[in-house]
Amino acid sequence: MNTAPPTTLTIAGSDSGGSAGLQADLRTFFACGVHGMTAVTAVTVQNSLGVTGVHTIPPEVVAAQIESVANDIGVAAAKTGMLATAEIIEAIAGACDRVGIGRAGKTPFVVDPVAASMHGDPLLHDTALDHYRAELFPRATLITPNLDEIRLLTGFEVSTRAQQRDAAKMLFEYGPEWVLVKGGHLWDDPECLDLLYDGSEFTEFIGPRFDTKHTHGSGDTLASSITASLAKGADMVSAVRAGKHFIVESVRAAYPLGAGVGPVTPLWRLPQD
Ligand code: PXL
Repeated sequence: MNTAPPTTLTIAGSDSGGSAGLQADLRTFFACGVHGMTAVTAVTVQNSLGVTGVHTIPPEVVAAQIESVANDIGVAAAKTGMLATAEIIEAIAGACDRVGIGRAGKTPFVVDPVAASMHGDPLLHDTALDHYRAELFPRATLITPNLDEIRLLTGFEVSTRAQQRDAAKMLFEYGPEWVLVKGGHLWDDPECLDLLYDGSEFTEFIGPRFDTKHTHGSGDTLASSITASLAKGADMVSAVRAGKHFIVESVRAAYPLGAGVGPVTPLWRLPQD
């Protein structure tokens, strides 16, 4: 009899183009050797050129998906992506508490505070930023903001590596156990520095900067590969190190799609015949 691999849950939106969102999360989970499950928050109408529609799922249905899979199958680690509205965030916080996902429970919880698509299309109501800070950050094992999200969440504009450290300290005050400040949007930096902070120590993860526009789904892929490692029992520094390697190779393997922006891909991990 086969045994199940570790189980992971993404609480995220659907990208009909298959590049970002829960589609990116599921293929990352698969490539990382874990069982992926989904609590869908929103259905986006989307292709390589951008998002033209968003249909949100009722908050109680989002909560029910989380509780359904957690109570039967169990969740070894969970992550969030596009959450769309304040009401959905509230419902997620309640459901996670009931099933032990997050700092108060035993299940690692990675919160990627997605606010907009890479084309700038909004994926979160403005009023919901408060809910990220108040409801999700204190429950998070790890938060993984990029520099645009940090500006929205704190008002602080990061333009140097030194300021990445200041931002990490600011975000830590909202209550997560760990903060990962992603430096991919620091365009003048010849490399990509991601900075991990636990309230006392910084750990730097440096990778190459690729000359490509095809990076759709990169944040989702990084957060879900870290989530997969946590589900397998890795400590946070090892999980982020593995995640950094995973995203670097997934950007290297990115391909064009449609007339716009193509996805990063974990296909490099799979046998090619
Ligand atoms: O990459 C962030 C993201 C998350 N979720 C959905 C998205 C995007 C970016 O486009 O469409 C559904």
